[in-house]
Amino acid sequence: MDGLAAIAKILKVEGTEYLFCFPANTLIEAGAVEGIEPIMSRTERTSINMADGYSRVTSGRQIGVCVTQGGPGIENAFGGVAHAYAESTPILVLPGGPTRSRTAQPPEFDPVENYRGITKWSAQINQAARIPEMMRRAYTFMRSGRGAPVLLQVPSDVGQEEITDEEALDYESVAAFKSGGNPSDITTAVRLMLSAKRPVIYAGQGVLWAEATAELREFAELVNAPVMTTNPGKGAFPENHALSLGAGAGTMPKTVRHFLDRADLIFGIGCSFTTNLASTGVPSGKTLIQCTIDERDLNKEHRLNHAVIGDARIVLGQLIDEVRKQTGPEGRKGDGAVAAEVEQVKKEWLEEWMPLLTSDETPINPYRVIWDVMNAVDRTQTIVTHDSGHPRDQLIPFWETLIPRGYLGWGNSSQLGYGLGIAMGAKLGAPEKTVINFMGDASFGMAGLDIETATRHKIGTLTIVLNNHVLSGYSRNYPVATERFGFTNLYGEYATIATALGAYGERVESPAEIVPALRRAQQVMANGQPALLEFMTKEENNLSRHPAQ
Ligand SMILES: Cc1ncc(C[n+]2csc(CCOP(=O)(O)OP(=O)(O)O)c2C)c(N)n1
Ligand SMILES: [Mg+2]
Repeated sequence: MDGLAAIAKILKVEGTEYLFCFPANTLIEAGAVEGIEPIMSRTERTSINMADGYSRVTSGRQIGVCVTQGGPGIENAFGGVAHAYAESTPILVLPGGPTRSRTAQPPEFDPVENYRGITKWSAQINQAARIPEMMRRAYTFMRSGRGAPVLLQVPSDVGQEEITDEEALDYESVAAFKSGGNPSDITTAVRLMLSAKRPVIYAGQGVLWAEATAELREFAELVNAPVMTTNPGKGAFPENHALSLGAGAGTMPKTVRHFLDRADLIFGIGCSFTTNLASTGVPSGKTLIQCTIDERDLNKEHRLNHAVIGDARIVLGQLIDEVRKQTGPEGRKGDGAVAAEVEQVKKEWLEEWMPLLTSDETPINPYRVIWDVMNAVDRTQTIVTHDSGHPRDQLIPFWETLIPRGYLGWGNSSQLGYGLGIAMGAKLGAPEKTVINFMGDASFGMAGLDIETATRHKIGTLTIVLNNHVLSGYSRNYPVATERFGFTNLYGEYATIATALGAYGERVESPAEIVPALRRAQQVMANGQPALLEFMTKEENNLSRHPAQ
């Protein structure tokens, strides 16, 4: 067989259901021969974003695979791969390329060189006979350690080169290899945790990738510590749990700030302790413990008091055993005072926000849309994601997430339009779930035409556009440009566009119509048609920020 057929057969062995792609690359044809469905998007960035959402929602059990052509295809994919790298999502990117003899001949774009900074491994398959070996290494890198994209360029002559059946079929699906923490590091971590008076557990997306929600819950209950997550980690701990503080990034519930500021010890698990749009920074002067899979996160923004390196699930199991060893089978369960304090702060904070969450005003308040949708869907069967801008800022504090991967949070990179693609990939990875992305009108401009991809492939996602005809909050920094030239204003009729792209589209102007419109959308989505609800909203610059004092 030829090289392309060999790659397709290996992808099949690895359980690949879809190739997220844009032609021209005849690996797509070789995949189709193996029964792998090509999902063709309208732009490469969305292909990559779809692969990213697919890997995320399956926690890497299924790896999203992207195929692009060389030159313009892989040039255009750069933003998507940079985003997956920033968010630590494992995806496999397979660009085509010229023959080996023309590799990196100017002005030909050399992906191997140019993608090095945003992949775990970027290489050219330089002989068809090396396909099984290089694919095995690619899957090893994607399944173990911190997630990241891998790029393997396939020159056109390598794709056509013969490889014996015996060589090509000598391939078995690669296992994920994981390790736990050093036992003495575990003992010290637990000793510090148990000597703290007001510890807070700070959980990142490492808990989601390790599928360690049950262990996190057991650990938190045993040590009676409240749990906050980062935005990418949101859902790693059920947010209706009595010890849940919610998720913290640029915005947060007041519970996060209240407990972080009063903490004497912060216990990070599966997190990088980064301060950005994905996560709330850690206040100084606290005892800091970090458990992470990646040593590059240690002692980064803050000097640590202690660390454990290992997979979050294995490490949490070790921590649970060690807590029992140091305290007895019941751990340090406490008298309910911590949960009562969480409840009190949460109640006061929600009361403050209720007028906006239930507002009857028109244009519609975006908080009302979030609140009504959240209370109308079955959140144990729903996956929601946001886009950049106020949709993310407004969703983080108020969308109470009940299940792991019931929320796809991001912000290490922050490209407008990413939410649409990852929602479509998530729906393919979890077809039984309702998948919703909340996006602003500027976001729509970056990715909106890919609604047609959802129509064509019967990917029944719900896109909620919060259309306020503006880049929210931006006029503050561009007062003259806005006043003189209308710089931060936008125009668009997005439900009309969605209808023209074959989706169900509806423009909603009245708050009373939010839930009825959602029900109509759910009906068409049940038949595989995507839906877009365009809510005409006000620019709402009240955000639950709670900055550090
Ligand atoms: C590719 C890219 N360019 C620029 C930005 C900076 N940015 C973040 S939010 C935003 C405005 C978002 O406006 P909109 O989508 O209308 O949402 P709103 O905040 O108005 O609800 C911009 C320009 C970005 N995140 N990504
Ligand atoms: Mg807007």
